[in-house]
Amino acid sequence: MMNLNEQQCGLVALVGAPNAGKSTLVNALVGQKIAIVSPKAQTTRTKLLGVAIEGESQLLLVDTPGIFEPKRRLDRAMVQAAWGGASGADVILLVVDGKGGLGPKVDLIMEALADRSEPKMLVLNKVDIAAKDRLLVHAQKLNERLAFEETWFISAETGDGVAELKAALAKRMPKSPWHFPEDQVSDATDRMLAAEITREQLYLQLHAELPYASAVETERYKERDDGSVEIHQQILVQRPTQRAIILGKGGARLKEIGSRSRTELAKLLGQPVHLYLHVKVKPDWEDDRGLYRDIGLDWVD
Ligand SMILES: Nc1nc2c(ncn2[C@@H]2O[C@H](COP(=O)(O)OP(=O)(O)OP(=O)(O)O)[C@@H](O)[C@H]2O)c(=O)[nH]1
Ligand SMILES: [Mg+2]
Repeated sequence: MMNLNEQQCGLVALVGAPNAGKSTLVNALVGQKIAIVSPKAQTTRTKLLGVAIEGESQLLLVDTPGIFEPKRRLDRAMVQAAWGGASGADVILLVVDGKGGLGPKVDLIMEALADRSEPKMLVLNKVDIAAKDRLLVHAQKLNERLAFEETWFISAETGDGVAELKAALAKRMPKSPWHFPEDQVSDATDRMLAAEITREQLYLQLHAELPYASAVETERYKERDDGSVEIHQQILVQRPTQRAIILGKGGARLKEIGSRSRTELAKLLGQPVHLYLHVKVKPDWEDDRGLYRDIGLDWVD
């Protein structure tokens, strides 16, 4: 039994522009997939807690939606959730895509970070595909504008530098008993995870604005006596044309979405999954308070 007096535990918030690799990094730090990832911007819609352990230290990693200039109500709720997730953190990690330019998105976040009192660290991600000189220029420019306590160069995808970063974070955590049992990896319920995994397929398989026009709700989640689980989900879209695209010819697209989501879920849950998907047109889902609550977002006026 470990000595409770030795335990450390604290909050590490990851913020950054959409697509910087925050969710990929949270998964890498936790050591398994808890957050969905896609090449499309604005994949993460709400804050999600990943739990990682390093020696005596438990890291509570807050994955947040990418921060950008919000336009729709949903955007505003997402950006609000992102900054809310950073509030009171023991350290804020600014994750920057080392391959992309710095640009207005990073500027916006740097300005907001300057006013915050939490300790900050800079993480330049995607070193596997970014040019070294470019990474160094980014790091220098950002450090001139804000006093980051540490600067890291990593690849969340290949794992390069991730173990070292994890150890450094673990050391910084305050003395405190652990908040979660040793085997808990996230604060999401299996129901929420199931909805996210299907939403990930929408991001991976659909083009243009479709992923942004859709949401997924788990309506029924039932453990069967045979050890499998039965999951019923609704994919909400705004227009009948969008529904037609998601269904595809003879329902082929929806079948593919369902089949990949089911395979992924069975792997993550460690049990057979029966997945039933239903596509529903709901023009105003973005104005449905209940849905915001379900996906863990606060309603913004
Ligand atoms: N080559 C490379 N790709 C990466 C790395 N980290 C993330 N990616 C890719 O970058 C894309 C975005 O990754 P996400 O983890 O979804 O990014 P995010 O910051 O969570 O994005 P939002 O949730 O939209 O804010 C995905 O296609 C990832 O596979 C990396 O270190 N190297
Ligand atoms: Mg994300």
